[in-house]
Amino acid sequence: MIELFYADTPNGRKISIMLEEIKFNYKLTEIDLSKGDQFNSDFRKISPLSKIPAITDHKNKVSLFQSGAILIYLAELSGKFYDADNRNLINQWLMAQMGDIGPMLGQHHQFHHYNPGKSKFGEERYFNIAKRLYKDLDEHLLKSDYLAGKKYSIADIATFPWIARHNWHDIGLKNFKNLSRWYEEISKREAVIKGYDASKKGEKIPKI
Ligand SMILES: N[C@@H](CCC(=O)N[C@@H](CS)C(=O)NCC(=O)O)C(=O)O
Repeated sequence: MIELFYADTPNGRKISIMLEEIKFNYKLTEIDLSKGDQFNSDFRKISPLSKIPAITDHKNKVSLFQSGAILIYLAELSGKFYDADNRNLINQWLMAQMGDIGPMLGQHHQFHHYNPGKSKFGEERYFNIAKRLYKDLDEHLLKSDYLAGKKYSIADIATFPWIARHNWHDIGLKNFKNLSRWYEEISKREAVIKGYDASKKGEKIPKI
């Protein structure tokens, strides 16, 4: 049984969606970030940077933090969404999510959504970076069904919950035809709908 240390954020949802996709039994342990649960000493033994998501695989006695590492672990354990003959491409797009797409959209959330008016420089910088990411992803998805080629993979699972914050981004997802096609298709997957609302608060995937 996998225990998922979770909050309703894009990084948390990557793992709840993956667990639903691979149909593993899991227990959700919610970490209330607003109350500072992430700094509890027991949690920090598993996640030394005090961040969700993290997992404990109680059967195999393995604990992991960092969503990319967790996705690779679950993909290898289940044999799903991480084809051996396509790992260079999947790793590349997974790292693009971990190193660029997530952190940059995360900064855009901070300046544009949570703290507008506090820093003109920060707002402009991350708005522009977010727009460029939408454009680049859209161009890529014109040539590719999914991020890493013809098949849905952990790279898509990692990226989807970030694009699901498109209302916060104010960039107009509908104007990006290929990114919208990718988003709508993934939005319809039963496991994605379930994993998006892992904490069962009735949260729906935002429509375009
Ligand atoms: N690179 C990390 C990022 C994780 C992350 O930033 N988690 C945030 C929530 S989305 C968090 O736990 N923040 C709490 C804090 O920093 O105090 C991953 O992909 O797992």
